[in-house]
Amino acid sequence: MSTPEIQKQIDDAIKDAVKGSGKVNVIVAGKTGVGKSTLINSVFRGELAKTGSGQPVTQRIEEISKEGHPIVIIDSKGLELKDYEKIISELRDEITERSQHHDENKHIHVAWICIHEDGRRIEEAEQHLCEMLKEKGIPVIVAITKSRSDNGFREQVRAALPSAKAVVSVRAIPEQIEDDGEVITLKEKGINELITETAKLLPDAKQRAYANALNSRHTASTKLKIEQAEREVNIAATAAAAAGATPIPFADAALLVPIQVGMLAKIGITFGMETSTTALTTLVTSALGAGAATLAGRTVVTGILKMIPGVGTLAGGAIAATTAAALTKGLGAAYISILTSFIEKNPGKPLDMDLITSELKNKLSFS
Ligand SMILES: Nc1nc2c(ncn2[C@@H]2O[C@H](COP(=O)(O)OP(=O)(O)O)[C@@H](O)[C@H]2O)c(=O)[nH]1
Ligand SMILES: [Mg+2]
Repeated sequence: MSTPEIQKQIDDAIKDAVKGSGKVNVIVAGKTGVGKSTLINSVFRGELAKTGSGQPVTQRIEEISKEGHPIVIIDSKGLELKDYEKIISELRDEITERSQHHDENKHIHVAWICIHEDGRRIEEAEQHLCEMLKEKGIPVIVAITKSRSDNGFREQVRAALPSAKAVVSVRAIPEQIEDDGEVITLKEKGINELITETAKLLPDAKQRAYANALNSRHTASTKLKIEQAEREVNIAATAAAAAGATPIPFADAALLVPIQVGMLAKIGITFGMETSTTALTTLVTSALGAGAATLAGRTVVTGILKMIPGVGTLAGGAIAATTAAALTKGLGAAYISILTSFIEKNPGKPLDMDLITSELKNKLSFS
């Protein structure tokens, strides 16, 4: 393969990884002040719902989205008002219009209905909304917000909104209460459960985008990111094994490059990289060497071979299916461990791609 050919394959692999991740569209509805924006900012990375970032869609609905971020929030305001039916019908129209779109990235995938625990009331508005979403086939999670003590409210919600797939009590920000002069801090709660329950309702094809969007400060986010990244590695290893079914002459190891580049890009996306082609191209090419010319050579292969005990001795021969798979798995595992240790040390922080890239380079012991 010539250098321009390999460069094109690398570019295509990265574009596929970005485009293939798609968008996840979430309806978040509830009365004003129940804590919708706070919840969105806790669950997702990048202060998604910081005031003012929304674009009005209709009078009562706004769309919150951010460049390089795969989550789109459909936020509604005024569910507490007498004419709440107007919001429900605007939401219904929005769901219908989106569901008719040929592009699956427009569809609504899940809805959160937020109910304030303090009020201990389930309104007609919330019941009607839940029914409408059920009719439209949108799975619903009810988040009981600003939760302090449940006192049976969760059961009451379950009974009143039986079509909800899950009811989760959450506290999106810590709170201090005073009791007889003693200050007690109530920590955040329920966010991990909300993250996990939402993941269960999303199709497989959306799991990479969802993992990307999650704020790494929650343990459930880390878990989902690692699980998804491991799936990406297994898929790539299977593809590499297929490529190596006819043993690949060592000099042609570049055949594996697009598979491994795609895998690295997908793992990077899973862990929260901005989903932009340019950012990922920089990551991949600088991690794997100076660019297509180096990738075409033996550098990548020998670098990875060194990580796999016993395989290094194969040098000079051909790469067979098992070696191709092992190389790919080795590279994937190395990258996952670097990213995992970064987010565990820097929970909630954006990925420092320079640092991560240089750690990957070190691990692959390129000279
Ligand atoms: N104590 C406490 N306050 C919260 C919690 N979630 C939100 N808030 C506060 O409730 C107010 C309204 O929250 P906001 O997210 O803007 O509500 P929205 O109108 O539904 O988007 C803000 O002052 C938040 O800081 C929570 O879990 N506990
Ligand atoms: Mg809000």
